Amino acid sequence: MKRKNLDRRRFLLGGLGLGGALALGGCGRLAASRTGQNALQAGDDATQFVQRLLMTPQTLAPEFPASAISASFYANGTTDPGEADYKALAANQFADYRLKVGGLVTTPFEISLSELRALPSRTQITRHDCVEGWSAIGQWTGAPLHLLLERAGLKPEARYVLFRCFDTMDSDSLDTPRPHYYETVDLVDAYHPQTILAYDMGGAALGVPHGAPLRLRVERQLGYKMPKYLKSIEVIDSFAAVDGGKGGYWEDQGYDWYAGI
Ligand SMILES: Nc1nc2c(c(=O)[nH]1)N[C@H]1C(S)=C(S)[C@@H](COP(=O)(O)O)O[C@H]1N2
Ligand SMILES: [Mo]
Repeated sequence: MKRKNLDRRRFLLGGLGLGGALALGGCGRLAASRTGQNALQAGDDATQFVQRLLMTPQTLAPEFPASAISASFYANGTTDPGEADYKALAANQFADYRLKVGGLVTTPFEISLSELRALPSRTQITRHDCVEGWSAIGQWTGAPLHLLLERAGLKPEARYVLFRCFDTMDSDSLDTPRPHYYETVDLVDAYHPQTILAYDMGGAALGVPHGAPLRLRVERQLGYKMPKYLKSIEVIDSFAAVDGGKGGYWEDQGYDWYAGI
């Protein structure tokens, strides 16, 4: 995260403070009354709460001119999945790739890359901020996620979208299997106009290091909220029963679920 964002975050939290949150009434009381939360979780909730107050659901993340695109864009985390199912798809330039869309929807479906490319697209030049302290500006093109959700039709119980990836990560112990990378976002972020399933970066097909054939862009959040190597998207009502129960691979290791910047 950049210094500026840290300052902004501190400003937001400092400006409101716990007293402020309580003074806001119902929602503040609800947030403060939850028991058993650790300080990290409380801070996470407060940031989400303040950001949701200050930004309308559709506020856009800053976009930049082409001249601002970074000369190099670091690839982080998994950069070349070794899993057999992924390698088989990659060997065939992802011609057989199908994104699965299901869960709490009326019409589950699968969609190929050429079908995704035939949908209306959005191109955006945005800054990617990794929690580890680096940033890069890149251009992303993809299908708005809301188009797929509208096609699938959400059931009334729908609350989150779960993204499952092909790549596996380190596990804490030798006894537990290596978990797959996964992430979740709420429906506000899922329907945000800059939330896209990106298949192009810098005007060319997304390379393997950056998540080929498809990765999520959620521009108002940190890098780890943007899963690469997407295998499926699943509409769910709760992520408590998914893997470590915290809503994402990095969240299960202690990172904030709402990684707003
Ligand atoms: N499937 C998957 N998605 C992932 C990761 C990963 O290891 N696996 N790393 C995350 C992190 S921490 C960051 S900063 C970005 C990095 O994206 P990039 O490689 O395009 O820079 O991807 C995110 N999405
Ligand atoms: Mo990251």
